[in-house]
Amino acid sequence: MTIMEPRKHGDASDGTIGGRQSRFEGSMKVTGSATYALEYPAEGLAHAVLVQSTIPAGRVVKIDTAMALAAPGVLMVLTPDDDLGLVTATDWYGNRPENQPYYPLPREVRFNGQAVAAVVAESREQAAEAAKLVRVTYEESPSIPSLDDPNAGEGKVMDNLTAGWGDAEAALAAAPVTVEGEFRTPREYHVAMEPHGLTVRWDGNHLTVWEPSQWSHGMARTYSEWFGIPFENVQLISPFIGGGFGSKGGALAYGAVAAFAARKLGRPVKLAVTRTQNFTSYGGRAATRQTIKLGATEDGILQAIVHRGASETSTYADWPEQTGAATPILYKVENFSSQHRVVPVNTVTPGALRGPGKNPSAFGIESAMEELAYKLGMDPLEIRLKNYADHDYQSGKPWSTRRLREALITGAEAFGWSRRSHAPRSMRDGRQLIGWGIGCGTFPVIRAPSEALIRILANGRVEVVSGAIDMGQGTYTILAQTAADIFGISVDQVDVRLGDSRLPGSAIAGGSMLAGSIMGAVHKAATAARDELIGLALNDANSPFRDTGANTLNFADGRVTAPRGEGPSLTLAELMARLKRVEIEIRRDTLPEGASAQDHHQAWTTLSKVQGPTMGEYSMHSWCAHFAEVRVDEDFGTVRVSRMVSAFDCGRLYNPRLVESQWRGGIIMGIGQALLEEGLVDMRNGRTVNNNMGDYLVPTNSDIPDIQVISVGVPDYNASALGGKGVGEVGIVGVAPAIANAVFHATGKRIRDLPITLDKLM
Ligand code: MCN
Ligand code: MOS
Repeated sequence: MTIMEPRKHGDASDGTIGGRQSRFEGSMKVTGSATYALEYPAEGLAHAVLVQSTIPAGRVVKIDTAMALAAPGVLMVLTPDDDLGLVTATDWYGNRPENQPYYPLPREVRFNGQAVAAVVAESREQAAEAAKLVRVTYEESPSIPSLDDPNAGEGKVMDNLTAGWGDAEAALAAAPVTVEGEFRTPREYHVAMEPHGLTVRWDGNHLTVWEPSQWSHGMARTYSEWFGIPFENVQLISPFIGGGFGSKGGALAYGAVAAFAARKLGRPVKLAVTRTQNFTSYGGRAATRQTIKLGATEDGILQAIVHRGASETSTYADWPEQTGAATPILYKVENFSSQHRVVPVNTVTPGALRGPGKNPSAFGIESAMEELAYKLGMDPLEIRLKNYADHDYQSGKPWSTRRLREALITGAEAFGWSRRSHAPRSMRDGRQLIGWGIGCGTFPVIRAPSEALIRILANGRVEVVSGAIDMGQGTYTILAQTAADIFGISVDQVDVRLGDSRLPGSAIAGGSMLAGSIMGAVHKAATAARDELIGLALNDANSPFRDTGANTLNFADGRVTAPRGEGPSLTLAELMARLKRVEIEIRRDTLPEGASAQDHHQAWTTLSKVQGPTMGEYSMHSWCAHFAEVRVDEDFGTVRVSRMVSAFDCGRLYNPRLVESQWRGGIIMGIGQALLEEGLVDMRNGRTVNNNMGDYLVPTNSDIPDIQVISVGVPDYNASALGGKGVGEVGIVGVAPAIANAVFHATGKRIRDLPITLDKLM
């Protein structure tokens, strides 16, 4: 599959690892030639529409479907009265309860907006109309709409998120200078451009699912387990995704409903989750609260950090948004204590949203550090450099690479930090108060095995094949560059096929782990395929290279040659023809030698083989330092971000153009988080009030200033085979505190509660 006519930038090095090739699928997406999950034509398609609960907690006692069933075109109504006969699937980590039934339309209502019924009809309009006619009678029970409810309580301590060393309380009590603050972040949503939904079709006992996915194999496994069919019988297809940001990693209840309906009706079914239903069909970022106490010497040396945090979760599952995720590793501190609680409320279980944990955590610690700097009369840059962590105090391990100091210094220089005047409200431009602030960010290097297949074809083209996902990060492009690099060909000679659970297994496009993982597998497979070709070329009776006496071959500029340049110079196609080969196919994975078939299946369909940042000799993370300039209107309190400079250490960059775009994307989301984003809950009924893109505000072009991004990283070969660290998430981390700190500098008002809206500044 060729995904598009490659664009030329006039630079041959664009097509090598490290080149600035544009995204291959980008133009397909913006011109409408990329097919999304809801656009697959299927013969005899029926349409499903969800009915969601209108109460926050209780039970469905009666559900009257008569009117809906009598409506034109209606084929079926599914309710909690129907036994769908499904079985609970494996969790993320590979654990599965035995024979536990699974109810995607449960009778118990645990949050407002939970799916309680579905209507299937000949057309989407008919299904949507009939869905309004489903009459649900509830027995309502008391509910906790949000963390702000006085009855929400303290929640429960997550023992695995409790950390400490030294004697933090004693050191805090003894510290000459202390600051303390409570920091809050609201419920936030992914609002990916492409809403959720799927098209499903059964062919006998085989299920095809067209669904946007960050993890083709993991989601296929879930479908196979729900329906009790072999993994091989499911094909999940997801070549193009309009953004996921963490929301498309797992199969969701509505997917089970659609697949059940399709089987029962013997027809393909399409279920489009409406934008509003997207707000409750899966969880966004949980609201958080955290208290941070810092103790320091008079000259600004940190003595103690005491951190206590909490995040909301649902009443039926624990999903911690770890407020203490960045706190222990940003600074050098000998006495540390952190604890995180989850507080059940009546919401859909929250989920991962770009930079989970690290993001609200950085808001706390990076705001608190500037508060400390101001209390001491110190420059916020200086206090950060002064407390620089020379190793990871939490794990005790050395950093693999940590160029955060370089990020701070280079970023400060590019921003012009030295021209800042320290006092709040000391910089202005007419009626606009100007403020500058810093926020550091971090995200762990997470590693996982992957698998890839390389084919060299008779026509000289090279195919890269993997079940990996490209939801916009650039997977297609960096893999084409890798193969082009190894075979010395141009990227337009490479075809990349991704996004299908029938293809070789891959790490999830999550946790910023995919690029490092799949690049390793593709590099390994492509190198092996090239070695095989070299072997044939040197030994095959038909080969013109046989008598050159060479023991290897060069691949460059689209030609294969012997090292000293004597003998033939052939294109891949010419060489394949001379060798009389139609195809060379090599499959490789990055699991340890001798891994079993079971290991392979587990590796691609669960997260059980994923390695955290300190599994090994080193502590491995990406790092960044953001410098923000804001302009606050003195009369109206409106905040504009007028300039951002951010410097990053993400190791080696496989494609700097795409990396810069990833960083900017993260920073833009961070600006939204700082100034706009907030899921508002109606405290009477637990409903998300602003459940649409008109009212849930995300930044538009006019909210976004010039963003300068700088790389200060060096290759880190502990982090990944090719030296890169994670890129996709670190950019959002630390942006909100940089802006909050800038707002303080501009106005003298410390806002500890996101988003920073004008009412909080007046
Ligand atoms: N890259 C690189 N060099 C590196 C690392 C990465 O050139 N050393 C570039 C590549 O273009 C690669 C991209 O950065 O495709 C992201 O790589 P990586 O950091 O490994 O992240 P993943 O591929 O695992 O992608 C997931 C990550 C996450 S977890 C979220 S959330 C997120 C993000 O990517 N969601 C996104 N970026 C997104 N970008 C878009 N357009 N849409 C989303 O939904
Ligand atoms: Mo990213 S939130 O890990 O998909």
